[in-house]
Amino acid sequence: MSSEKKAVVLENTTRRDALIEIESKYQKLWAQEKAFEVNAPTNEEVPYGTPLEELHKKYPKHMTSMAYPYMNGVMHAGHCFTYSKSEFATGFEKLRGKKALYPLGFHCTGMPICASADKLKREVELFGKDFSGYSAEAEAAAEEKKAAEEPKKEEKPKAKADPTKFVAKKAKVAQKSGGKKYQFQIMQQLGIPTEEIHKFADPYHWLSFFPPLVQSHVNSLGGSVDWRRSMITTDMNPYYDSFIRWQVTRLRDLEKIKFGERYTIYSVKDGQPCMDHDRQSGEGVLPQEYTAIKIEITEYTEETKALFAQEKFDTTGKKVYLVAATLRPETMYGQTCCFVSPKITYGLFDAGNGEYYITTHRAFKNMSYQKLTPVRGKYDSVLDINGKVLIGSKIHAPMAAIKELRVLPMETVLASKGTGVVTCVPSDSPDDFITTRELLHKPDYYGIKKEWVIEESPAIIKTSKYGDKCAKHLVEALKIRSPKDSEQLAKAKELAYKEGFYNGVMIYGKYSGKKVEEAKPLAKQDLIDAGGAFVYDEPESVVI
Ligand code: A2H
Repeated sequence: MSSEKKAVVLENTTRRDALIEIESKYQKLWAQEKAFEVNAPTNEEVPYGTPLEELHKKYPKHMTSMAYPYMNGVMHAGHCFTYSKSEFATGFEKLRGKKALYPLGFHCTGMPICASADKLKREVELFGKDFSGYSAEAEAAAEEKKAAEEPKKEEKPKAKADPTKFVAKKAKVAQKSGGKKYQFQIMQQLGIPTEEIHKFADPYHWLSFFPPLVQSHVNSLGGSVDWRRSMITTDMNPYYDSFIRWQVTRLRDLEKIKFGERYTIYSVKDGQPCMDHDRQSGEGVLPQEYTAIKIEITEYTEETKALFAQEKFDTTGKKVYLVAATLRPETMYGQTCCFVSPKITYGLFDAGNGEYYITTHRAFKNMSYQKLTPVRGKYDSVLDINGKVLIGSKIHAPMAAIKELRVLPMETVLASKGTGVVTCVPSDSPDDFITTRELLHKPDYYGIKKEWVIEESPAIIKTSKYGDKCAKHLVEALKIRSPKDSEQLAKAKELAYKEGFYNGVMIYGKYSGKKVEEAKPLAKQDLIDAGGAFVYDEPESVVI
Protein backbone atom coordinates (compact mmCIF):
# COMPACT_ATOMS: atom_id res chain seq x y z
CA MET A 1 0.00 0.00 0.00
CA SER A 2 1.32 3.45 -0.85
CA SER A 3 1.71 5.84 2.08
CA GLU A 4 0.24 8.62 -0.05
CA LYS A 5 -3.06 6.79 -0.25
CA LYS A 6 -5.75 8.81 1.51
CA ALA A 7 -7.21 7.48 4.73
CA VAL A 8 -10.57 5.84 4.16
CA VAL A 9 -13.40 7.95 5.57
CA LEU A 10 -16.26 5.80 6.74
CA GLU A 11 -19.80 7.05 6.46
CA ASN A 12 -22.87 6.04 8.40
CA THR A 13 -21.05 4.73 11.43
CA THR A 14 -23.86 5.54 13.86
CA ARG A 15 -24.78 1.92 14.51
CA ARG A 16 -21.18 0.89 14.91
CA ASP A 17 -20.54 3.79 17.29
CA ALA A 18 -23.60 2.84 19.31
CA LEU A 19 -22.34 -0.73 19.65
CA ILE A 20 -18.88 0.43 20.70
CA GLU A 21 -20.48 2.68 23.28
CA ILE A 22 -22.51 -0.19 24.71
CA GLU A 23 -19.42 -2.37 24.70
CA SER A 24 -17.28 0.07 26.65
CA LYS A 25 -20.09 0.87 29.07
CA TYR A 26 -20.51 -2.77 30.04
CA GLN A 27 -16.82 -3.53 30.06
CA LYS A 28 -16.42 -0.72 32.59
CA LEU A 29 -19.27 -2.08 34.65
CA TRP A 30 -17.84 -5.64 34.58
CA ALA A 31 -14.52 -4.26 35.80
CA GLN A 32 -16.16 -2.23 38.59
CA GLU A 33 -18.24 -5.16 39.76
CA LYS A 34 -15.36 -7.64 39.37
CA ALA A 35 -17.77 -9.72 37.30
CA PHE A 36 -15.25 -12.39 36.37
CA GLU A 37 -13.63 -12.91 39.74
CA VAL A 38 -14.80 -16.32 40.78
CA ASN A 39 -14.33 -17.49 44.37
CA ALA A 40 -14.66 -20.86 45.98
CA PRO A 41 -17.62 -21.09 48.41
CA THR A 42 -16.77 -19.90 51.91
CA ASN A 43 -16.94 -22.01 55.05
CA GLU A 44 -20.11 -20.17 55.98
CA GLU A 45 -21.74 -21.14 52.69
CA VAL A 46 -20.54 -24.70 52.94
CA PRO A 47 -19.68 -25.86 56.45
CA TYR A 48 -16.46 -27.78 56.87
CA GLY A 49 -17.03 -31.50 56.37
CA THR A 50 -19.78 -31.18 53.76
CA PRO A 51 -19.50 -34.16 51.40
CA LEU A 52 -17.98 -33.22 48.03
CA GLU A 53 -20.98 -34.46 46.08
CA GLU A 54 -23.25 -32.16 48.00
CA LEU A 55 -20.81 -29.28 47.58
CA HIS A 56 -20.60 -29.76 43.81
CA LYS A 57 -24.36 -30.06 43.55
CA LYS A 58 -24.92 -26.82 45.43
CA TYR A 59 -22.06 -24.94 43.73
CA PRO A 60 -21.41 -26.54 40.34
CA LYS A 61 -18.14 -25.36 38.86
CA HIS A 62 -16.37 -25.10 35.55
CA MET A 63 -12.84 -24.15 34.56
CA THR A 64 -11.38 -23.45 31.12
CA SER A 65 -8.14 -21.93 29.94
CA MET A 66 -6.09 -21.96 26.78
CA ALA A 67 -2.43 -22.66 26.08
CA TYR A 68 -0.71 -19.58 27.46
CA PRO A 69 0.10 -17.18 24.65
CA TYR A 70 3.85 -16.69 24.12
CA MET A 71 5.15 -13.30 25.18
CA ASN A 72 7.41 -12.42 22.25
CA GLY A 73 4.64 -10.10 21.16
CA VAL A 74 0.94 -9.43 21.62
CA MET A 75 -1.75 -11.96 20.80
CA HIS A 76 -2.33 -12.57 17.10
CA ALA A 77 -5.42 -13.70 15.18
CA GLY A 78 -4.64 -17.38 15.85
CA HIS A 79 -4.57 -16.79 19.61
CA CYS A 80 -7.90 -14.98 19.40
CA PHE A 81 -9.45 -17.87 17.51
CA THR A 82 -8.40 -20.32 20.23
CA TYR A 83 -9.32 -17.85 22.92
CA SER A 84 -12.86 -17.41 21.57
CA LYS A 85 -13.65 -21.09 22.15
CA SER A 86 -12.68 -21.14 25.83
CA GLU A 87 -14.32 -17.75 26.31
CA PHE A 88 -17.57 -19.04 24.85
CA ALA A 89 -17.48 -22.15 27.04
CA THR A 90 -16.95 -20.03 30.16
CA GLY A 91 -19.84 -17.67 29.36
CA PHE A 92 -22.12 -20.56 28.48
CA GLU A 93 -21.42 -22.47 31.71
CA LYS A 94 -21.87 -19.29 33.70
CA LEU A 95 -25.33 -18.84 32.19
CA ARG A 96 -26.06 -22.40 33.27
CA GLY A 97 -25.44 -21.27 36.82
CA LYS A 98 -21.96 -22.59 37.37
CA LYS A 99 -19.02 -20.90 39.02
CA ALA A 100 -17.16 -20.54 35.73
CA LEU A 101 -13.51 -19.66 36.15
CA TYR A 102 -11.20 -18.53 33.40
CA PRO A 103 -7.58 -18.18 34.54
CA LEU A 104 -4.94 -17.22 31.98
CA GLY A 105 -1.14 -17.31 32.12
CA PHE A 106 1.60 -15.92 29.91
CA HIS A 107 4.21 -18.18 28.40
CA CYS A 108 7.72 -16.71 28.65
CA THR A 109 9.93 -19.81 28.77
CA GLY A 110 12.38 -20.78 26.06
CA MET A 111 14.76 -19.50 23.47
CA PRO A 112 12.59 -17.34 21.15
CA ILE A 113 12.54 -14.35 23.53
CA CYS A 114 16.25 -14.80 24.33
CA ALA A 115 17.10 -15.08 20.64
CA SER A 116 15.15 -11.92 19.78
CA ALA A 117 16.82 -10.08 22.68
CA ASP A 118 20.20 -11.25 21.38
CA LYS A 119 19.35 -10.00 17.90
CA LEU A 120 18.50 -6.57 19.35
CA LYS A 121 21.77 -6.53 21.28
CA ARG A 122 23.60 -7.06 18.01
CA GLU A 123 21.50 -4.46 16.19
CA VAL A 124 22.12 -1.86 18.93
CA GLU A 125 25.83 -2.47 18.41
CA LEU A 126 25.39 -2.11 14.65
CA PHE A 127 23.02 0.85 14.43
CA GLY A 128 23.14 2.53 17.85
CA LYS A 129 20.67 2.67 20.72
CA ASP A 130 18.13 4.61 18.64
CA PHE A 131 18.88 2.59 15.47
CA SER A 132 19.66 5.86 13.65
CA GLY A 133 22.70 4.19 12.09
CA TYR A 134 20.37 2.10 9.96
CA SER A 135 19.73 3.32 6.46
CA ALA A 136 17.22 1.57 4.23
CA GLU A 137 18.98 2.98 1.14
CA ALA A 138 22.40 1.70 2.23
CA GLU A 139 20.84 -1.67 3.01
CA ALA A 140 19.14 -1.88 -0.40
CA ALA A 141 22.36 -0.85 -2.16
CA ALA A 142 24.34 -3.51 -0.28
CA GLU A 143 21.74 -6.16 -1.16
CA GLU A 144 21.79 -5.11 -4.79
CA LYS A 145 25.58 -5.26 -4.90
CA LYS A 146 25.53 -8.71 -3.33
CA ALA A 147 22.94 -9.95 -5.83
CA ALA A 148 24.93 -8.53 -8.74
CA GLU A 149 28.07 -10.27 -7.53
CA GLU A 150 26.47 -13.68 -7.35
CA PRO A 151 23.78 -13.74 -10.03
CA LYS A 152 24.07 -17.49 -10.57
CA LYS A 153 23.32 -18.36 -7.00
CA GLU A 154 19.79 -17.03 -7.21
CA GLU A 155 19.03 -18.69 -10.51
CA LYS A 156 20.12 -22.10 -9.32
CA PRO A 157 17.29 -24.35 -8.19
CA LYS A 158 17.87 -25.32 -4.61
CA ALA A 159 18.49 -29.06 -4.63
CA LYS A 160 16.97 -30.89 -1.73
CA ALA A 161 19.49 -32.88 0.26
CA ASP A 162 17.43 -36.03 0.48
CA PRO A 163 14.67 -36.24 -2.15
CA THR A 164 12.82 -38.94 -0.21
CA LYS A 165 12.28 -36.57 2.72
CA PHE A 166 9.48 -34.02 3.02
CA VAL A 167 10.54 -30.45 3.69
CA ALA A 168 8.13 -27.61 4.51
CA LYS A 169 8.39 -24.68 2.12
CA LYS A 170 8.06 -21.77 4.49
CA ALA A 171 8.88 -21.60 8.15
CA LYS A 172 6.38 -20.24 10.66
CA VAL A 173 8.63 -17.45 11.84
CA ALA A 174 9.12 -16.14 8.32
CA GLN A 175 5.35 -15.75 8.11
CA LYS A 176 5.18 -14.07 11.52
CA SER A 177 7.91 -11.47 10.99
CA GLY A 178 5.99 -9.82 8.13
CA GLY A 179 9.04 -9.92 5.91
CA LYS A 180 11.04 -7.55 8.12
CA LYS A 181 14.71 -8.31 8.27
CA TYR A 182 15.80 -6.79 11.56
CA GLN A 183 14.35 -7.41 14.99
CA PHE A 184 14.10 -3.66 15.69
CA GLN A 185 11.86 -3.36 12.61
CA ILE A 186 9.65 -6.16 13.88
CA MET A 187 9.39 -4.28 17.20
CA GLN A 188 8.46 -1.10 15.33
CA GLN A 189 5.78 -3.04 13.52
CA LEU A 190 4.43 -4.15 16.91
CA GLY A 191 3.94 -0.46 17.66
CA ILE A 192 6.76 -0.05 20.14
CA PRO A 193 8.27 3.46 20.10
CA THR A 194 11.76 3.35 18.58
CA GLU A 195 13.37 4.98 21.65
CA GLU A 196 12.02 2.13 23.84
CA ILE A 197 13.18 -0.72 21.63
CA HIS A 198 16.73 -1.00 22.99
CA LYS A 199 15.29 -2.02 26.38
CA PHE A 200 14.18 -5.30 24.80
CA ALA A 201 17.82 -6.35 24.46
CA ASP A 202 17.24 -7.53 28.06
CA PRO A 203 15.08 -10.67 27.77
CA TYR A 204 13.40 -9.98 31.13
CA HIS A 205 12.02 -6.71 29.79
CA TRP A 206 9.71 -8.68 27.49
CA LEU A 207 8.25 -10.43 30.53
CA SER A 208 7.07 -7.24 32.16
CA PHE A 209 6.16 -5.45 28.93
CA PHE A 210 3.87 -7.78 27.00
CA PRO A 211 1.69 -9.47 29.68
CA PRO A 212 -0.14 -6.24 30.74
CA LEU A 213 -0.67 -5.37 27.07
CA VAL A 214 -2.16 -8.77 26.38
CA GLN A 215 -4.33 -8.42 29.47
CA SER A 216 -5.74 -5.12 28.20
CA HIS A 217 -6.35 -6.66 24.75
CA VAL A 218 -8.26 -9.59 26.24
CA ASN A 219 -10.31 -7.14 28.31
CA SER A 220 -11.17 -5.02 25.30
CA LEU A 221 -12.26 -8.21 23.54
CA GLY A 222 -14.75 -8.62 26.39
CA GLY A 223 -12.87 -11.56 27.86
CA SER A 224 -14.03 -13.01 31.18
CA VAL A 225 -10.62 -13.81 32.64
CA ASP A 226 -10.14 -13.68 36.39
CA TRP A 227 -6.81 -11.85 36.34
CA ARG A 228 -6.14 -12.64 39.98
CA ARG A 229 -5.40 -16.16 38.69
CA SER A 230 -2.75 -15.09 36.20
CA MET A 231 0.96 -15.66 36.17
CA ILE A 232 4.02 -15.67 33.96
CA THR A 233 6.33 -18.63 33.56
CA THR A 234 10.14 -18.77 34.03
CA ASP A 235 12.29 -18.28 37.10
CA MET A 236 11.11 -14.67 37.25
CA ASN A 237 8.13 -16.30 39.00
CA PRO A 238 9.55 -18.49 41.80
CA TYR A 239 6.18 -20.15 42.53
CA TYR A 240 5.58 -21.32 38.99
CA ASP A 241 9.23 -22.24 38.63
CA SER A 242 9.20 -24.54 41.65
CA PHE A 243 5.90 -26.07 40.53
CA ILE A 244 7.45 -27.02 37.19
CA ARG A 245 10.60 -28.30 38.89
CA TRP A 246 8.48 -30.49 41.15
CA GLN A 247 6.40 -31.72 38.22
CA VAL A 248 9.37 -32.71 36.08
CA THR A 249 11.26 -34.33 38.97
CA ARG A 250 8.15 -36.28 39.93
CA LEU A 251 7.57 -37.49 36.37
CA ARG A 252 11.19 -38.58 36.19
CA ASP A 253 10.93 -40.41 39.52
CA LEU A 254 7.87 -42.21 38.18
CA GLU A 255 9.89 -43.10 35.07
CA LYS A 256 7.32 -41.38 32.90
CA ILE A 257 10.03 -39.22 31.33
CA LYS A 258 13.62 -40.10 30.52
CA PHE A 259 16.70 -38.31 29.29
CA GLY A 260 17.64 -39.22 25.73
CA GLU A 261 19.59 -37.88 22.80
CA ARG A 262 18.79 -37.18 19.19
CA TYR A 263 20.38 -35.26 16.36
CA THR A 264 19.38 -31.62 16.31
CA ILE A 265 20.68 -28.26 15.10
CA TYR A 266 22.93 -27.23 17.97
CA SER A 267 24.38 -23.85 18.82
CA VAL A 268 27.88 -24.04 20.20
CA LYS A 269 27.59 -20.39 21.24
CA ASP A 270 24.48 -20.97 23.36
CA GLY A 271 25.40 -24.49 24.42
CA GLN A 272 21.95 -25.76 23.47
CA PRO A 273 19.74 -26.79 20.55
CA CYS A 274 18.89 -23.97 18.18
CA MET A 275 15.28 -24.43 17.10
CA ASP A 276 13.46 -22.59 14.31
CA HIS A 277 12.47 -19.52 16.33
CA ASP A 278 16.02 -19.13 17.63
CA ARG A 279 17.58 -18.66 14.20
CA GLN A 280 18.52 -15.54 12.36
CA SER A 281 18.50 -17.51 9.12
CA GLY A 282 18.05 -21.12 8.13
CA GLU A 283 14.55 -21.66 9.51
CA GLY A 284 13.23 -25.12 8.69
CA VAL A 285 16.73 -26.54 8.19
CA LEU A 286 17.01 -30.04 9.69
CA PRO A 287 19.92 -32.37 10.41
CA GLN A 288 20.98 -34.45 7.40
CA GLU A 289 22.25 -37.90 8.24
CA TYR A 290 25.18 -39.33 6.30
CA THR A 291 27.05 -42.58 6.54
CA ALA A 292 30.70 -41.62 6.94
CA ILE A 293 32.87 -44.21 5.19
CA LYS A 294 36.38 -44.76 6.57
CA ILE A 295 38.68 -45.17 3.59
CA GLU A 296 42.12 -46.19 4.76
CA ILE A 297 45.20 -44.80 3.05
CA THR A 298 47.46 -47.79 2.41
CA GLU A 299 50.22 -46.01 0.49
CA TYR A 300 51.01 -42.32 0.77
CA THR A 301 52.13 -40.15 -2.14
CA GLU A 302 55.68 -38.75 -2.06
CA GLU A 303 54.25 -35.26 -1.39
CA THR A 304 52.24 -36.59 1.54
CA LYS A 305 55.32 -38.32 2.98
CA ALA A 306 57.31 -35.09 2.63
CA LEU A 307 54.58 -33.10 4.36
CA PHE A 308 54.31 -35.62 7.21
CA ALA A 309 58.09 -35.51 7.67
CA GLN A 310 58.08 -31.73 7.68
CA GLU A 311 55.23 -31.63 10.22
CA LYS A 312 56.86 -34.42 12.26
CA PHE A 313 53.82 -36.66 11.92
CA ASP A 314 55.07 -40.23 12.32
CA THR A 315 52.60 -42.74 10.87
CA THR A 316 54.04 -45.76 12.70
CA GLY A 317 51.21 -47.64 14.40
CA LYS A 318 48.66 -45.14 13.13
CA LYS A 319 45.85 -45.54 10.64
CA VAL A 320 44.91 -42.59 8.46
CA TYR A 321 41.45 -42.53 6.89
CA LEU A 322 39.86 -40.32 4.31
CA VAL A 323 36.31 -39.99 5.61
CA ALA A 324 33.70 -39.80 2.83
CA ALA A 325 30.07 -38.84 3.48
CA THR A 326 27.46 -40.79 1.56
CA LEU A 327 23.69 -41.09 1.38
CA ARG A 328 23.96 -44.44 -0.39
CA PRO A 329 25.75 -46.95 1.88
CA GLU A 330 24.15 -49.85 0.00
CA THR A 331 26.19 -48.97 -3.11
CA MET A 332 29.58 -49.23 -1.43
CA TYR A 333 30.36 -52.51 -3.23
CA GLY A 334 30.79 -50.42 -6.37
CA GLN A 335 33.45 -47.95 -5.17
CA THR A 336 36.11 -47.25 -7.77
CA CYS A 337 38.13 -44.40 -6.23
CA CYS A 338 37.92 -41.67 -3.61
CA PHE A 339 37.50 -38.07 -4.74
CA VAL A 340 39.08 -35.08 -3.05
CA SER A 341 39.02 -31.50 -4.23
CA PRO A 342 42.30 -29.91 -5.31
CA LYS A 343 40.75 -26.66 -4.13
CA ILE A 344 40.17 -27.76 -0.53
CA THR A 345 42.68 -27.72 2.31
CA TYR A 346 41.73 -30.57 4.59
CA GLY A 347 42.72 -31.17 8.18
CA LEU A 348 44.27 -34.33 9.55
CA PHE A 349 42.64 -34.93 12.92
CA ASP A 350 43.28 -37.23 15.84
CA ALA A 351 40.14 -39.39 16.13
CA GLY A 352 41.46 -41.43 19.07
CA ASN A 353 42.74 -45.02 19.35
CA GLY A 354 45.57 -44.40 16.88
CA GLU A 355 43.11 -43.44 14.15
CA TYR A 356 43.38 -40.19 12.17
CA TYR A 357 40.72 -38.69 9.92
CA ILE A 358 41.16 -36.47 6.89
CA THR A 359 38.08 -34.26 6.49
CA THR A 360 37.24 -30.58 6.18
CA HIS A 361 37.70 -28.57 9.38
CA ARG A 362 33.98 -27.85 9.48
CA ALA A 363 33.08 -31.55 9.36
CA PHE A 364 35.48 -32.52 12.12
CA LYS A 365 34.15 -29.68 14.27
CA ASN A 366 30.66 -31.14 13.82
CA MET A 367 31.98 -34.61 14.67
CA SER A 368 33.49 -33.26 17.86
CA TYR A 369 29.93 -32.55 19.10
CA GLN A 370 28.63 -36.00 18.09
CA LYS A 371 30.70 -38.23 20.36
CA LEU A 372 32.92 -39.22 17.46
CA THR A 373 36.18 -37.71 18.71
CA PRO A 374 38.35 -37.98 21.85
CA VAL A 375 37.38 -34.60 23.37
CA ARG A 376 34.04 -32.85 22.91
CA GLY A 377 34.41 -29.45 21.26
CA LYS A 378 38.09 -29.94 20.49
CA TYR A 379 38.84 -29.90 16.79
CA ASP A 380 42.35 -28.62 16.20
CA SER A 381 44.01 -30.40 13.31
CA VAL A 382 47.36 -32.15 13.65
CA LEU A 383 48.32 -30.74 10.26
CA ASP A 384 46.63 -29.34 7.17
CA ILE A 385 46.87 -30.98 3.79
CA ASN A 386 45.68 -29.80 0.38
CA GLY A 387 43.62 -32.18 -1.74
CA LYS A 388 46.25 -32.02 -4.50
CA VAL A 389 48.84 -33.62 -2.21
CA LEU A 390 46.58 -36.63 -1.66
CA ILE A 391 45.88 -37.39 -5.33
CA GLY A 392 47.32 -40.79 -6.25
CA SER A 393 47.35 -42.22 -2.71
CA LYS A 394 46.54 -45.93 -2.61
CA ILE A 395 43.46 -46.66 -0.53
CA HIS A 396 41.32 -49.44 0.78
CA ALA A 397 37.58 -48.77 0.88
CA PRO A 398 35.33 -50.88 3.13
CA MET A 399 32.99 -53.31 1.34
CA ALA A 400 34.35 -52.37 -2.10
CA ALA A 401 34.55 -55.25 -4.56
CA ILE A 402 37.77 -53.83 -6.01
CA LYS A 403 40.39 -54.02 -3.29
CA GLU A 404 42.97 -51.46 -4.36
CA LEU A 405 41.80 -47.99 -5.32
CA ARG A 406 43.31 -44.52 -5.69
CA VAL A 407 42.53 -40.99 -4.63
CA LEU A 408 41.50 -38.87 -7.63
CA PRO A 409 40.54 -35.21 -8.13
CA MET A 410 36.97 -33.90 -8.40
CA GLU A 411 36.63 -30.16 -8.89
CA THR A 412 32.93 -30.05 -8.04
CA VAL A 413 33.29 -31.34 -4.48
CA LEU A 414 31.86 -28.72 -2.14
CA ALA A 415 33.71 -27.76 1.02
CA SER A 416 30.34 -26.86 2.57
CA LYS A 417 28.85 -30.34 2.34
CA GLY A 418 29.59 -33.61 4.12
CA THR A 419 33.26 -34.12 4.80
CA GLY A 420 34.50 -32.67 1.50
CA VAL A 421 35.54 -36.20 0.56
CA VAL A 422 33.35 -38.19 -1.86
CA THR A 423 33.61 -41.88 -2.53
CA CYS A 424 33.11 -42.69 -6.19
CA VAL A 425 30.39 -45.11 -7.28
CA PRO A 426 30.06 -44.59 -11.05
CA SER A 427 27.38 -47.27 -11.45
CA ASP A 428 24.83 -45.33 -9.39
CA SER A 429 25.98 -41.74 -9.07
CA PRO A 430 25.69 -39.55 -12.19
CA ASP A 431 28.27 -37.09 -10.76
CA ASP A 432 30.76 -39.88 -10.16
CA PHE A 433 30.12 -41.40 -13.57
CA ILE A 434 30.67 -38.19 -15.53
CA THR A 435 33.73 -37.22 -13.48
CA THR A 436 35.26 -40.65 -14.06
CA ARG A 437 34.56 -40.38 -17.79
CA GLU A 438 36.23 -36.97 -17.89
CA LEU A 439 39.30 -38.20 -16.00
CA LEU A 440 39.70 -41.03 -18.54
CA HIS A 441 40.10 -38.42 -21.23
CA LYS A 442 42.42 -36.19 -19.28
CA PRO A 443 45.70 -38.03 -18.78
CA ASP A 444 48.25 -36.13 -16.71
CA TYR A 445 45.53 -34.02 -15.13
CA TYR A 446 46.94 -33.34 -11.64
CA GLY A 447 49.54 -35.99 -12.50
CA ILE A 448 47.08 -38.87 -12.51
CA LYS A 449 47.91 -42.06 -14.42
CA LYS A 450 45.40 -43.64 -16.75
CA GLU A 451 45.49 -46.97 -14.92
CA TRP A 452 44.34 -45.27 -11.72
CA VAL A 453 40.97 -44.50 -13.29
CA ILE A 454 38.79 -47.60 -13.11
CA GLU A 455 36.29 -47.76 -15.95
CA GLU A 456 34.53 -51.04 -15.26
CA SER A 457 32.77 -51.55 -11.96
CA PRO A 458 30.21 -54.11 -10.81
CA ALA A 459 26.50 -53.39 -11.23
CA ILE A 460 24.90 -53.01 -7.79
CA ILE A 461 21.27 -52.10 -8.29
CA LYS A 462 18.73 -52.85 -10.98
CA THR A 463 15.60 -50.88 -11.78
CA SER A 464 13.17 -51.62 -14.61
CA LYS A 465 13.40 -47.98 -15.74
CA TYR A 466 17.16 -47.47 -15.90
CA GLY A 467 18.60 -50.99 -16.04
CA ASP A 468 21.61 -51.98 -13.91
CA LYS A 469 23.85 -48.95 -14.59
CA CYS A 470 21.48 -46.13 -13.78
CA ALA A 471 24.13 -43.38 -13.71
CA LYS A 472 25.32 -44.12 -17.25
CA HIS A 473 21.74 -44.39 -18.46
CA LEU A 474 20.74 -41.01 -17.01
CA VAL A 475 23.89 -39.18 -18.07
CA GLU A 476 23.29 -40.30 -21.63
CA ALA A 477 19.52 -39.72 -21.57
CA LEU A 478 19.93 -36.18 -20.20
CA LYS A 479 22.89 -35.50 -22.55
CA ILE A 480 25.23 -34.56 -19.72
CA ARG A 481 28.69 -33.83 -21.10
CA SER A 482 30.67 -32.47 -18.21
CA PRO A 483 30.76 -32.53 -14.40
CA LYS A 484 29.99 -28.80 -14.67
CA ASP A 485 26.48 -29.38 -16.13
CA SER A 486 25.23 -28.82 -12.62
CA GLU A 487 21.53 -28.31 -13.33
CA GLN A 488 21.19 -31.46 -15.41
CA LEU A 489 23.29 -33.39 -12.91
CA ALA A 490 21.04 -32.28 -10.05
CA LYS A 491 18.08 -33.59 -12.04
CA ALA A 492 19.84 -36.88 -12.81
CA LYS A 493 20.86 -37.24 -9.16
CA GLU A 494 17.29 -36.84 -7.95
CA LEU A 495 15.88 -39.25 -10.56
CA ALA A 496 18.56 -41.84 -9.76
CA TYR A 497 18.08 -41.52 -6.05
CA LYS A 498 14.29 -41.81 -6.07
CA GLU A 499 14.11 -44.61 -8.62
CA GLY A 500 16.89 -46.57 -6.93
CA PHE A 501 15.45 -46.10 -3.47
CA TYR A 502 11.79 -46.95 -4.22
CA ASN A 503 12.01 -49.37 -7.14
CA GLY A 504 15.57 -50.67 -7.08
CA VAL A 505 16.57 -54.24 -6.29
CA MET A 506 20.06 -55.23 -5.13
CA ILE A 507 21.90 -57.45 -7.63
CA TYR A 508 25.24 -57.59 -5.80
CA GLY A 509 26.46 -58.67 -2.39
CA LYS A 510 24.90 -60.05 0.75
CA TYR A 511 21.50 -58.46 0.13
CA SER A 512 21.20 -59.52 -3.51
CA GLY A 513 17.50 -59.87 -4.35
CA LYS A 514 16.35 -57.47 -1.62
CA LYS A 515 14.72 -54.14 -2.33
CA VAL A 516 17.08 -51.15 -1.95
CA GLU A 517 14.76 -49.61 0.62
CA GLU A 518 15.30 -52.69 2.83
CA ALA A 519 18.96 -53.29 2.01
CA LYS A 520 20.05 -49.71 2.72
CA PRO A 521 19.78 -49.76 6.53
CA LEU A 522 21.15 -53.31 6.68
CA ALA A 523 24.23 -52.50 4.58
CA LYS A 524 24.76 -49.36 6.63
CA GLN A 525 24.64 -51.32 9.89
CA ASP A 526 27.06 -53.94 8.52
CA LEU A 527 29.54 -51.22 7.63
CA ILE A 528 29.23 -49.69 11.10
CA ASP A 529 29.51 -53.04 12.88
CA ALA A 530 32.66 -53.88 10.92
CA GLY A 531 34.22 -50.55 11.98
CA GLY A 532 34.23 -49.28 8.41
CA ALA A 533 31.75 -46.45 8.92
CA PHE A 534 29.89 -44.27 11.40
CA VAL A 535 26.84 -42.05 11.39
CA TYR A 536 27.61 -38.38 10.82
CA ASP A 537 25.03 -35.58 10.84
CA GLU A 538 25.19 -31.96 9.82
CA PRO A 539 22.67 -29.18 9.05
CA GLU A 540 21.22 -29.52 5.53
CA SER A 541 22.34 -25.96 4.86
CA VAL A 542 23.67 -22.90 6.67
CA VAL A 543 21.96 -21.91 9.91
CA ILE A 544 22.80 -18.69 11.75
B1 A2H B 1 26.63 -39.99 -2.62
P1 A2H B 1 23.24 -34.28 -0.96
CL1 A2H B 1 26.15 -44.13 -5.46
N1 A2H B 1 30.37 -32.22 -2.56
O1 A2H B 1 27.44 -41.14 -2.21
C1 A2H B 1 29.67 -32.81 -3.55
N2 A2H B 1 29.04 -33.99 -3.42
C2 A2H B 1 29.12 -34.60 -2.23
C3 A2H B 1 29.82 -34.05 -1.14
C4 A2H B 1 30.47 -32.80 -1.34
N3 A2H B 1 31.18 -32.21 -0.37
N4 A2H B 1 29.74 -34.88 -0.10
C5 A2H B 1 29.00 -35.91 -0.49
N5 A2H B 1 28.62 -35.77 -1.78
C6 A2H B 1 27.86 -36.67 -2.64
C7 A2H B 1 27.37 -42.21 -3.20
C8 A2H B 1 26.23 -41.83 -4.04
C9 A2H B 1 25.78 -40.56 -3.73
C10 A2H B 1 25.58 -42.58 -5.02
C11 A2H B 1 24.50 -42.05 -5.67
C12 A2H B 1 24.05 -40.78 -5.37
C13 A2H B 1 24.70 -40.03 -4.39
C14 A2H B 1 28.66 -42.33 -3.95
N6 A2H B 1 29.19 -41.09 -4.39
O2 A2H B 1 24.29 -38.79 -4.05
O3 A2H B 1 23.47 -32.96 -1.56
C15 A2H B 1 27.80 -38.06 -2.09
O4 A2H B 1 27.53 -38.97 -3.11
C16 A2H B 1 23.09 -38.33 -4.56
C17 A2H B 1 22.05 -38.23 -3.50
O5 A2H B 1 23.34 -34.34 0.55
C18 A2H B 1 26.53 -38.10 -1.23
O6 A2H B 1 25.97 -39.39 -1.46
O7 A2H B 1 22.04 -34.92 -1.54
C19 A2H B 1 25.69 -37.01 -1.84
O8 A2H B 1 26.55 -36.20 -2.67
C20 A2H B 1 25.05 -36.14 -0.83
O9 A2H B 1 24.44 -35.12 -1.54
